[in-house]
Amino acid sequence: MPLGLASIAAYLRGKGVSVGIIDAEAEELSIDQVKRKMARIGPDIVGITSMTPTVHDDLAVARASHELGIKVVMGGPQINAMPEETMQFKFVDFAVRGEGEYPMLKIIQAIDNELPFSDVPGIVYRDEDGRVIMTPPFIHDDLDELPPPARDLLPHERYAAIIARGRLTTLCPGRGCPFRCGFCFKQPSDRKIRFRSPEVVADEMEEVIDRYGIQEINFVSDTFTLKKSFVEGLCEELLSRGTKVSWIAPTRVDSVTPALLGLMKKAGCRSLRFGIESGSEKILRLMNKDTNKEYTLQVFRWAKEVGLETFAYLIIGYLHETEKEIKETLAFVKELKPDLLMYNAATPLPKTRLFEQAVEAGIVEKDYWGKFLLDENYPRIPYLMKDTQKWIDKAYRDFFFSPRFLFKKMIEFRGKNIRNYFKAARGIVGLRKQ
Ligand code: B12
Repeated sequence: MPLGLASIAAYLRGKGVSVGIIDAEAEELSIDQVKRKMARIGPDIVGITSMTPTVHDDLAVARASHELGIKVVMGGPQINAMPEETMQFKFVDFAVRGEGEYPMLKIIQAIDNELPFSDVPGIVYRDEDGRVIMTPPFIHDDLDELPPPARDLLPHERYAAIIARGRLTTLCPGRGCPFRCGFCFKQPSDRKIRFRSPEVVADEMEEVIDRYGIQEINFVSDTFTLKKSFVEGLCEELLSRGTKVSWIAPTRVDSVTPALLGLMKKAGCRSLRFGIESGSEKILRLMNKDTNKEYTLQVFRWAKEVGLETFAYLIIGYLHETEKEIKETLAFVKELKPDLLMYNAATPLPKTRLFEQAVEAGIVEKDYWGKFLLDENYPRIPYLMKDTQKWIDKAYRDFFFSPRFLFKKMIEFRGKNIRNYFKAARGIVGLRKQ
């Protein structure tokens, strides 16, 4: 679910602004349907969240809003990566860099009271001469000051995940990330690591259980276990309150200890999602991942010993990767034996180290994303390695059709709806006509 939008909505509502959210993607709405819905609601201002790969759809919503005479504010990673380029579209009135709660309120107040936009932090706007002006990105110091996201405005029944056990929601415990992985896009908010206090997070967990009947919480942050005192505090809080809910969280192998894993399991953690990325030490170094295989194996053993499930994120087709390194990754996965995994094709997103390196290597044109932005039919960014998609398909088949995995699932699914599971698995495995 779009937690960013829901957080902004809650903040604005707390300041007396009347708000609503349309999650067009979850509701599977066409642009025409979005436009009709907006015409019915009739807002003065629309805020649109955008990621680079989804920018064409986001801009289509912006254009449709502008046609209805609604002021358009765009925010999210696309704006942090390409602020000036996105402002080329005259139907985008403002954009927000960094975190959007406070800047969005200030934009509304500036429009309502005809105040100067130059005083609003974190925004991109056009001055009277049409020049694009940017004020420094805004970051909230204390996340406890922000209200919990306005989940009541979201279409709950539309959110589901194949990895979830029961009705789920996502919950953001903190913001910021100190690591410098080459494939990751660093946003302004990454510069400052902030966690909410354990009591406030536990309160939000109880709220989602009581109000929405949530059975599993998927924590959304870059590294949930980055601040040990936060995790310990939260686990102790949940144990002392007797909160009964299953939760899963993303982490890195170098930020957990056996004691912490044991405590998390006791406090309801079902599964940890690890950024493993590769089974090749060479590729891990190129990614600037700062982990190694031996330690990863050790951490997976610790997790299994305390009864935690493990989920591995992996990347295939990194720059300078060859068949040899991919085979090392596939062999490593067999050693690690994660309960579930996800493979992604290496994608050089704008303003990442990987993108710079792909340009230097002559694989991607320097202005690729600029051209992509202007042309919705522009071809997909080139794979960095030949046959990347074929290798991903093979890697998934190796995993999902391994006797170990199938046997485990058969036991787990005794009496359950196994057909739906295989339908979803087929989607992941990408069983396509060759
Ligand atoms: C959770 C997550 C997901 C989830 C949920 C996405 C969602 N709809 O919110 C899932 C798994 C679905 C997902 C999918 C993808 N993701 Co993702 N995801 C994240 C992650 C880890 C956290 C986002 C989050 O919820 N943060 C917490 C909330 C509270 O903050 P926020 O979303 O950043 O919002 C704040 C600001 O950005 C800003 N803001 C955001 N929107 C708006 C709108 C307005 C109007 C304003 C004023 C401000 C504003 O204000 C918000 C509140 O402060 C980020 C990494 C990161 N740390 O940000 C990557 C990230 C956003 N994802 C990324 C990518 C690339 C993708 C995919 C395109 C991958 C793919 N190829 O499939 C897909 C796109 C799917 C889709 N159609 O939306 C990239 C985006 C890079 C870029 N240049 O666009 C990121 C930054 C990862 C990275 N570091 O490279 N993702």
